[in-house]
Amino acid sequence: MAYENIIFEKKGPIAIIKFNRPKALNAINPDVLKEVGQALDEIEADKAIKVLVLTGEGEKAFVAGADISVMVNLSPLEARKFSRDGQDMLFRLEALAIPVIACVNGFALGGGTEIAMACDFIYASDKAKFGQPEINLGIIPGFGGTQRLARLVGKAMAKELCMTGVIISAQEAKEIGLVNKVFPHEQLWEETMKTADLLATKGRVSMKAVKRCIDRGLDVDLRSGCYLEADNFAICMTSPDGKEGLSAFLEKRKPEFKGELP
Ligand code: DAK
Repeated sequence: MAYENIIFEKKGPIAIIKFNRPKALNAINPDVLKEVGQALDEIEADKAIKVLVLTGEGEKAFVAGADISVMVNLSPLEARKFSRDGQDMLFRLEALAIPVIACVNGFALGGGTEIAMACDFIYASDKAKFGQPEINLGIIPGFGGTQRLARLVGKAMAKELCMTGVIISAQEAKEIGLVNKVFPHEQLWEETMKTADLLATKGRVSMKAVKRCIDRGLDVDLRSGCYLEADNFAICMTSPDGKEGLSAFLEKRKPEFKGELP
């Protein structure tokens, strides 16, 4: 299908979704949510895709938040639908079997920070800015921001960011544990693709297992999380990829992962 509000590309095993409303700093409206949903359908159906990268078109923004010009006219029921649709999209990103990197090339504010946090990790340009400035608009984060931010950076820092609405630099975001790595702006894409290429060489079954164990494990007590790990360990160990990886080591050759489960 044709996309207007995002650019959707596949480069070998790497899928790229670029938010594409640069004149509005890639602000998210219902059409963006719909198109991202369609791209995720395509990604899920294509087993050759092993990594997803999200980024923003243009020099200034990843995503400067939900589209304020749309939100201003929402009825209570429409606001709830918009919020739920956004939340559902982010749950889908987290539920994808493949790793998702947020390549934050500029402003990631409000919904932008929320989208980035639903990715597996964040690489940022040294020009990137993060924040939950919704309080300045008399509202609160609506795409899971209060929840994911507190889980990522802790309760007090999440409260400070959501209560003050201040915008922080990429370096500050790294210091509080929101961002994994900060790169000079012009190197961000190359460095992101290097990591995407590396991730694409790994086994699909074990990649999905790591993602599930860490995401789901954080929602439960330590012992339950470790049981979850044991189950996933058993699945990986006895999967064709597990057998291939272990045999390849013993035979001193590179593994060839097929990503299948028996
Ligand atoms: N929405 C719509 N348009 C936006 C926008 C946004 N979030 N951010 C920027 N734009 C537009 C500007 O209006 C401007 O349009 P024109 O005037 O050229 O037509 C264009 O993008 C360029 O922006 P600026 O001229 O303002 O550029 P500057 O470099 O001067 O400033 C800025 C950049 C990012 C600091 C500034 O644009 C800004 O403060 N933007 C708003 C950032 C913000 O507050 N983001 C949070 C949005 S609230 C919920 C669901 C979701 C959410 C909440 C509830 N439910 C339904 C319950 C999430 C909320 C948010 O994300």
